[in-house]
Amino acid sequence: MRLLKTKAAGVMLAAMGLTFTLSSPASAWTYGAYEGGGYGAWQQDPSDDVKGDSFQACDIKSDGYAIYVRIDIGRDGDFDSSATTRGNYAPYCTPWKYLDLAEGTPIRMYIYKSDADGHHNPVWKDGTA
Ligand SMILES: [Ca+2]
Ligand SMILES: [Ca+2]
Repeated sequence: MRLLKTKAAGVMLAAMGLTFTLSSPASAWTYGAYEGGGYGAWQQDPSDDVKGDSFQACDIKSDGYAIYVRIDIGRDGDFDSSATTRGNYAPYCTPWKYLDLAEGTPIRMYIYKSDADGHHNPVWKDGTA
């Protein structure tokens, strides 16, 4: 009986989560680079002219660092796509880069501070397609 109750509660929570997802217009987020200066943005669902499963890199500070964003589709350690603000004066966002992913695909976004020496101080955030 106890097991049955637990299972029922779980199903109810799942149903509530589904309702929330459906009533939410678009799931989008940004994640700041190490010590600021820019961020990566993830657009899970279509919004206006931005397709779902898109990302971009934004540099918001003239601090000698560009913002470099890499996406690991499937979180398997292999990087699949990237965008960089390098060569552009802040504030600058790259065009949205579109990934055609199956719904629910896990992704991990890495955001780096980038200069002539390479890419530094990665931070990351997990998302879903
Ligand atoms: Ca910068
Ligand atoms: Ca991957």
